Amino acid sequence: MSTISTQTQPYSISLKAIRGAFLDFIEDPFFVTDELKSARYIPDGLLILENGYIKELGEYQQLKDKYAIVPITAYSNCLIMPGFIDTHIHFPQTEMIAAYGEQLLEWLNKYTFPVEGKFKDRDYAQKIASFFLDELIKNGTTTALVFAAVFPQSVEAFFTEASRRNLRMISGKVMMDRNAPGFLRDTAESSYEDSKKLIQKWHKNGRLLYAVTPRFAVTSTEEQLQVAGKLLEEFPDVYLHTHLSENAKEVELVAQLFPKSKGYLDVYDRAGLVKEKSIFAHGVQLRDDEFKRLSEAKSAIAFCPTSNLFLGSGLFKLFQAKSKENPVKVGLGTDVGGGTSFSLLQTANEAYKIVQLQEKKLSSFKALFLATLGGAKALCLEDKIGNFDVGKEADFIVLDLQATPLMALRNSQTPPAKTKAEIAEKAFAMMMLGDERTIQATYIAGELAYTH
Ligand code: XAN
Repeated sequence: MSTISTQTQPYSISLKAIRGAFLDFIEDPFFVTDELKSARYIPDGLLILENGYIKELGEYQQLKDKYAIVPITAYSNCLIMPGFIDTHIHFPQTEMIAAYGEQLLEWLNKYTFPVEGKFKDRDYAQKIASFFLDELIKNGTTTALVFAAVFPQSVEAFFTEASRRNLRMISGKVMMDRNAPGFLRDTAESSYEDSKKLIQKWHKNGRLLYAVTPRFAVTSTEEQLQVAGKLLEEFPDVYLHTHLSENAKEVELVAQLFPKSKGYLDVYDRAGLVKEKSIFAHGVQLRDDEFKRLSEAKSAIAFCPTSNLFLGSGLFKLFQAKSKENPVKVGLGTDVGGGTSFSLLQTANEAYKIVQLQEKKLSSFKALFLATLGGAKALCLEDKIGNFDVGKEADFIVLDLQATPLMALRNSQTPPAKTKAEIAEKAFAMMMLGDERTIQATYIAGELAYTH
């Protein structure tokens, strides 16, 4: 019997094309002698999408005949970049953003814990998860590493909403068995059982991934941290997501709570939590030996500038993390609600100022690398997202370089960028002046998900 091979979709229907100016990164600009070489800039490019993946990116003039029958969406006066990646954010803290007057430990007790208590209610959690994810998309963020609350139903709500939007998201149930109000505490055992069930249901479910999420050393007993380590052993490809060395008083408290440890990072290390897929938020107070250990373990730090300034935590030593001798992977985190904006452009703006206060310079290419490919590397997802390499998932954004009157005025001082040096200049103005108004469109897995 002969078989007839059926033609799938015709060429013109399964492919889509986007025309415009494209900017992405192919190398880490912190580690090349000429940082312009780390970027790929195509002033008039054509991006070909197939079934949610990137099929090809090149000069419009070179590709236009090859894809002559493919429908094109064209963007002018815009910059098309990979979707932003937020490496640390809390969805249950959305409504308490900009809570006045406290530093970390008092802020947690006064504002954060009461709000997180509301996430026991699944419907409420789902309503906020929905708002939160729409806010991310409006801000051009297509992937995030997200703290849920202690309640498993808060994770259910989050993943349900993320799945509905086909987003690549990482999240997990907070583990917290001490130094928190009773209504927010779990136990070592219940946190193990609940996390395990969630991993089995959600990890690698579509584009979703799971992170074992002990809140921080202050709110977990040694026993609970050991249990987190056990989960990482049983499920070696899940993530570890926690906070580390953010605030001076927090570091002192951790030393008191764990007198046998050599330092804050060592508390996590003794529990087997310092690994390649471990992402530690903040790291503002890290010692030299701790940077070295993070480098050795290939762990990542989420640098959260708006939060570090808002909560008065201090200045993260970005260039120590990005040292040639002991490089540590770094991504940018908005850390809403300790952070004050969902926008990674605003976050890059504050990162620039933190670096200035240390008498260094954060160029637009370095900052935008951290927000895209750098974030993907921090999350060990650089084979899937972070730039326009062929075969990657087509999550990308269209940035309007003239989104506000001030941006238009600033941008009109120079002609459209033809070179990498020229686009670096315009991108710097964009990162300092831009916010969610700059996001003209967001595409998720090749589909238009938002337009301004
Ligand atoms: N440490 C924290 N830091 C922060 O910025 N936000 C939090 O919710 C938190 N919990 C512990």
